[in-house]
Amino acid sequence: MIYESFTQNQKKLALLIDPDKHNENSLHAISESAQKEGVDFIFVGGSLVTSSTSNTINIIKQSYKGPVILFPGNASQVSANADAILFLSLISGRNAEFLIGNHVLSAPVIKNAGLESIPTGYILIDCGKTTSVEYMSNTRPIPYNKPDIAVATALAGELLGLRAIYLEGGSGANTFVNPEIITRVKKACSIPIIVGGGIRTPETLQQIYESGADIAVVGTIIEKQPNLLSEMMAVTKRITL
Ligand code: 1GP
Repeated sequence: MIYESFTQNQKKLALLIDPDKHNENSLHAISESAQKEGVDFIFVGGSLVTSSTSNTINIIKQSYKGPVILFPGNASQVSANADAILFLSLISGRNAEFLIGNHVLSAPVIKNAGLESIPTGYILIDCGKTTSVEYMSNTRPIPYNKPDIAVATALAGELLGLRAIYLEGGSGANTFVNPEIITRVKKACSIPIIVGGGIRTPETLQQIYESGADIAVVGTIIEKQPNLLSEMMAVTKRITL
């Protein structure tokens, strides 16, 4: 089970691949480099995806041999080609479509495909600009400087039985999730904490881990500067030692 690797006492790096941001060549290149650098997971998805998630995963799997996990913006991105799915409940929002609607649509597909489901509380934190996820999900993020609200939300997720918390700044965010929020949520909860959005430098990645993230997610910066992946992995391995 992939989830078991979330709970090991070891920091992990996930590379986010948005199918719409790649062509076949760039997908091959990024997957090869993920394999070479030993990236722990590839997440596939986006707030709005028009390309085929299944084709994207097929290409990734030609080079990358680690777990490919769906990180879907909605039910249309579910693909049997993945190894697992972050079955996301957008618990910072109050939009029923992202709390249960998309789940109803995708549950039979997930079940029939035998996909491992990792029920995850997805918490959007305001990181300085309106992000695609905020707009597409029609939900408001938790204010950057309100850790009490983030903690209460994460705890509600854990008590509801969710098995991971994802603190999201939004792809291409101006800044990353408030480290105080990461620390407080990590202390309050006993499930793994995933953090993504706006992580652009190895120093930031280190700070995210030191604040308490178990898994960090990088997307945009690796599309722009693929060479940074090896430094990001070096931070991940060093901090775990
Ligand atoms: C995954 O949204 C992030 O949670 C990815 O964000 O593209 O800013 O790295 P970046």
